[in-house]
Amino acid sequence: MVQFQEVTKQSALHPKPAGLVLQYGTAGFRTNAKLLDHIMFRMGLLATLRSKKTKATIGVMVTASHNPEEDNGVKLVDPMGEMVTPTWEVYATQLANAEQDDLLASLKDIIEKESINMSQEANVFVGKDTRSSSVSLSKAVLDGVSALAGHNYGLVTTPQLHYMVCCQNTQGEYGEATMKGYYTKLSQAFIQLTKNASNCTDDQKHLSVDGANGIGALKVREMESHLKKELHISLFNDGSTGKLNHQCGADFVKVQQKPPTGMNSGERCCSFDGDADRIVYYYTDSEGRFHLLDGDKVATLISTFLKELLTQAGLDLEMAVVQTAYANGSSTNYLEDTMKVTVRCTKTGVKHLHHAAQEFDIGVYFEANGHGTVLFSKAAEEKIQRLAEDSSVANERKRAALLLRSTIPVINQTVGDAISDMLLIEAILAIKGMTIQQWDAIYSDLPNRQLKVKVADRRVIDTADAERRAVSPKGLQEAIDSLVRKYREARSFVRPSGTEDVVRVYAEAETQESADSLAHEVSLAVY
Ligand code: 16G
Ligand code: ZN
Repeated sequence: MVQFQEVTKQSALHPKPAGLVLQYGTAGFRTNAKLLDHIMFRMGLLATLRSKKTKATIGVMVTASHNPEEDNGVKLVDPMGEMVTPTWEVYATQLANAEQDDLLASLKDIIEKESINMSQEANVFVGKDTRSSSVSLSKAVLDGVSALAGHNYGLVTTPQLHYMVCCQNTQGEYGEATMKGYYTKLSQAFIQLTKNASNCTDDQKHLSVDGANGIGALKVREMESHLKKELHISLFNDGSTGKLNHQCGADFVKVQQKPPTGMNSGERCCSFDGDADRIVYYYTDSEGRFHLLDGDKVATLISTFLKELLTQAGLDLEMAVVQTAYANGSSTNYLEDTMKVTVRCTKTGVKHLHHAAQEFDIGVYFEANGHGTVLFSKAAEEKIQRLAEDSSVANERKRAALLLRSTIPVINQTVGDAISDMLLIEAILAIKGMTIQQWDAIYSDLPNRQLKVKVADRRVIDTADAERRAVSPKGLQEAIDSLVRKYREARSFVRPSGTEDVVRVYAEAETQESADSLAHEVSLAVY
């Protein structure tokens, strides 16, 4: 077939280094940019097949998120803007690792297994972050998509690409599949929502944003012009001088527990990561103490806001917060015991949280690292809409229903989105008239420590119960249990990383000293 001749011809321009083996992991392929050209080309091919199979638009995002500038990566986006389905992750790994001469056979194998009609049209949206390597790597993706009608969005945040794919596949029902459509939808909803914050002063409308020297910085600037001064943003690390993710960005702030370099963190601040799908907030108090408000605090703020509105509106909708084992124990306790909210725990990785959140009328999901969003079921959206339109309901109920209705379009429901999360958080703080200090005081984090341990083969560690228990090697969990028993309010777990060749250790306890020493002892037990 002509198509296959073209594949052979093009793939010669994107040769695979013999013997190189890479795995489609938690966040797609991610490694040094120099090793990725053939991967990009092949993901262009695979996205095209996925598009033919689903008869829908598929997304390919070229980014390595919070990794250093030298790295890059790629992930596929499924029709509703979600992460690609697990069977296709397996195909991605298979196709990526086929030696040059076996590429066609590997491709044909996927076509056969999935009974793909090759005459079906395909449509692929490609996006990239600001890394210098993203230019040629996204071209390699497009070579893979080749003769088929791909749509190159150029520079976008990861969540913007997810959003475009979803808009395209819902025939505009979710919004318009353009950058302008994205900015207009979110900003109008934000302006509508903040009309309910009558006492908000100009001072309270001020936020310092750390753009991680990446794509988020460019895009927050574009968004700002749509916000009609309802939010005043001071942008730091905008990419004009600094290096991507270097001494800045959400991951740096979360891991180092300190503000990015060159940023005055006396006021309300937030940091995005390198592809703007994560956000964390922070401030430094008058005594110079740094306070981090991570994904757990964000989930608490958002779910408290939504729960209050649901109660006021008298709407019987089941809301849950989805977390991972990394969620601070205090947040889980607060949500379950004080807020009486259902809490679910899943394995690390956005796709797991997203999936679990879909099981509820309203699913709020956040990883502690700041990746998360809120999902509303169709039925929930319809109920809210009906109540908001019902002229017979009393004032307080009506107000709550209207607020809920205006909240929905601020949110990017396809995936965690730093810009959308920022607007939602800012709107909630404004409506509640809450300072960042008051938000921080909702509960106090238990002191915690994370460590990495290098081992010969991290895959010998197998976990269960959403990664909270080690089932192998034998005896490891018992060892952890007996260490944990030595400390008050303690908890610890280990899991093999999905993105680095290390085992991660997490420990929390009543004091920082206890958390540190527990983490240390557990890491010794891992060897
Ligand atoms: C990836 C995941 C993130 C997860 C992290 C864990 C996505 C989009 N990103 O960055 O959610 O927290 O991996 O890394 O799913 P680890 O397995 O190395 O701890
Ligand atoms: Zn990211």
